[in-house]
Amino acid sequence: MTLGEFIIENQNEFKYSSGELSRLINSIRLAAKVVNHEVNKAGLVDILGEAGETNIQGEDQQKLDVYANEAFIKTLTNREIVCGIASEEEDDFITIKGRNGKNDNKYVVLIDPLDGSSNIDVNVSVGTIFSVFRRVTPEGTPVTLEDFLQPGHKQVAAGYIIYGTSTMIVYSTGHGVNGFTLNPALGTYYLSHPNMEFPATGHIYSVNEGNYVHFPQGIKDYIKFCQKEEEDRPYTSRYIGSLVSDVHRNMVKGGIYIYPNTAKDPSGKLRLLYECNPMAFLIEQAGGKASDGYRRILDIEPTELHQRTPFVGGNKYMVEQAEAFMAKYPRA
Ligand code: P6P
Repeated sequence: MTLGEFIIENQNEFKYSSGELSRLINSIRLAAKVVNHEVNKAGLVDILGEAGETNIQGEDQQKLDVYANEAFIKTLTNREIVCGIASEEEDDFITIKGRNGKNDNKYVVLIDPLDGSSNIDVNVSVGTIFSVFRRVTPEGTPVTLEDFLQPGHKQVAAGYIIYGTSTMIVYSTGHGVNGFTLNPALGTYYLSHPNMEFPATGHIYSVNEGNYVHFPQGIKDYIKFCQKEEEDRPYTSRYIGSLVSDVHRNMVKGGIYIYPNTAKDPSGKLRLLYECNPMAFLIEQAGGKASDGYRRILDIEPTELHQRTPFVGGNKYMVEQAEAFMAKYPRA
């Protein structure tokens, strides 16, 4: 089954819409193909020219994350369903008026257009993360920050694109998680991972242990627990510095991803609105759990567009084990 056929077949699950979801996912599908094409060429930078320089055709070469940002904003703008976009690449949110010059579209999208982009230079997979809400301000009135600062449990859809050994779109509208793999020869996405769920057990922990000395004591204790020769442990450590790839692998094989607060990032490094909320939505839809070590990510009331949060996400029992270690100590 193709992504297009899947959307039509499941359109009625998206309780708000008469086709808006199709147009929204279709715009993401198109932008993903455009970005994928550029990401796959990145290795030819010497020929194509470094970002900020001109390539051999004399064209201005854009940084890929700027390029990805523009590609998603452009396709989302042209689909007449989104009234506002917030992006990691934009200081403030962008208002999008319909063709009639009004703000009468229903949805806002928050996006990390190219997460992990520093990995491109070393040919490691990167991703795009997106989160969709219905606006809370009246249709036809200007979009406000309130439309974006909604708790993650109000998301109507969320997903990621992973530009890896193959390009996949993985998304949910609240009825489970489905993964679609691009056939580059045809430019078509096919349902390759129906109803993705965490396996019953997980044996992978993903954390940048280089920051160990700065971790909260509870996380230090949990990491030692993962490494202890006992029961089904030691677990395997797998961390490639790309949130989408690390979470995707753990969702398929079972595991936990942790980015705690550190001395360098006292509130954690990951952004709540366009990294942690969408990933937490997907993780929960796949039967897992996502918290900041204490609180469910999807219950956090946002106060700023680019606010950060500590993040612990993966198999439910693994996250609860980590939270049990965190609970032994007062919250920093
Ligand atoms: P560190 C990429 O910059 C990112 O936002 C996530 O994709 C990734 O998991 C994390 O940061 C890596 O951060 O500090 O371990 O390099």
